[in-house]
Amino acid sequence: MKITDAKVFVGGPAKNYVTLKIMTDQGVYGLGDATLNNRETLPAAYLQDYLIPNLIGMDPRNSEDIWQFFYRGAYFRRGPIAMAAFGAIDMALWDIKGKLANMPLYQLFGGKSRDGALVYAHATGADLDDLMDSIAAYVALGYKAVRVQCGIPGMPTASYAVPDKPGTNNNYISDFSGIRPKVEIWNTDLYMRFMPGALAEIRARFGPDLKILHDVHHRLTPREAAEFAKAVEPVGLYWLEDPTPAEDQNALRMLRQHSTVPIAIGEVFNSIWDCNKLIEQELIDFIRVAVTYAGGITHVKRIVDLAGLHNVRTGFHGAPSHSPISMAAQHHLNAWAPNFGIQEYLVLGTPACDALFPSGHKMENGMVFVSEAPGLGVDFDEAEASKYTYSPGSHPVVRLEDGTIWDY
Ligand code: KDG
Ligand code: MG
Repeated sequence: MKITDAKVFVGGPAKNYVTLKIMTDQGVYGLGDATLNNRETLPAAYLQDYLIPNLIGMDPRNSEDIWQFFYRGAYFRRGPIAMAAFGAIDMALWDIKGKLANMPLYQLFGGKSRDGALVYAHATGADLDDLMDSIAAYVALGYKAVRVQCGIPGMPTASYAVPDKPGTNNNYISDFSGIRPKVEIWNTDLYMRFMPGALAEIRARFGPDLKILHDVHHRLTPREAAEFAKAVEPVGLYWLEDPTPAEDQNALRMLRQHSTVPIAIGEVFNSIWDCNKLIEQELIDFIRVAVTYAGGITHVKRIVDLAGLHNVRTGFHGAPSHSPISMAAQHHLNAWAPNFGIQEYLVLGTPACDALFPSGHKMENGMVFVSEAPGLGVDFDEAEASKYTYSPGSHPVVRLEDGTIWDY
């Protein structure tokens, strides 16, 4: 069996999805997602200029060897661009494998460990009242877990707190007016003063059963993160995400010594080498990698297995930048993983998105039920894709009030 061709598409409804389609001499094709938010053209170019010419003629069933060939063969290893490109190939090869076996992918991993996978939504508000309404709207839809982000009084609204209601297919993380980023101002003191009380009010209003998650977006120092974690301990958070910049792994040690709040980190990691120490030293509770920019199913499965040895559960990244293709890959991993925790799940299901990526995966009452279709269980409509083009976008950058660059 041979790979005969592969194509890359960049674009989508209010997103620049990077979609890979790998064709074979047996008529079976596979789909992959290489969307690297706001840098989408880079994995696309890596695929087009180097990886696809090498893929043609290879046996698509040898997904492990192909992964090793590209990863080790690159010599300059890792990095989000390369790992997103390898990830898309890997997803597409697993899709082909599942279709050849006539089985949904989770069966090839070892079958189902659960009936449905718990997900969390993003509730956001410009202020606490607005946030309460957003949470209430998700609870009314049956969500059992919500990430809560709130505008901070006295601080210009942070990008992650742009008002979001179910069904809006929120695009808060990209500004499509060009590649020059908008600037946001951050003030740690205001955040530290306001947010613990806001979280306590949310707990009081929604009761003990709602799983409440909060994302600090890498903005605290280790000492501040420890202070914050202690302050929010009575709230009983499901997790505190990215309390400190992700590169400084020792930062989490101080937090651990001062608090038992569960810690989730890893959405910016792209290999097992970015998180093996955190996992082995049991400094985290949830690992947040995504199949998209952590090398696909083959590599993320290794991370999941390592995490399982250390009681670290999964909480894969699922921001709206991921296309339904990588989300499908994660739905299959979530159905199988013995150490599954939760899945971030944004409202992808707009009619335009469903038309571009027809899928059999279902979300009901805050749980995802995996498709029984062979392979990934998601398709890609090329006629629909021809309606979209790439539009350059950017994440904001964050500065302190004196102009110092801070973490987004
Ligand atoms: O591209 C950046 C986004 O993926 C990120 O801002 C979203 O922090 C995020 C999250 O937890 O989904
Ligand atoms: Mg996050």
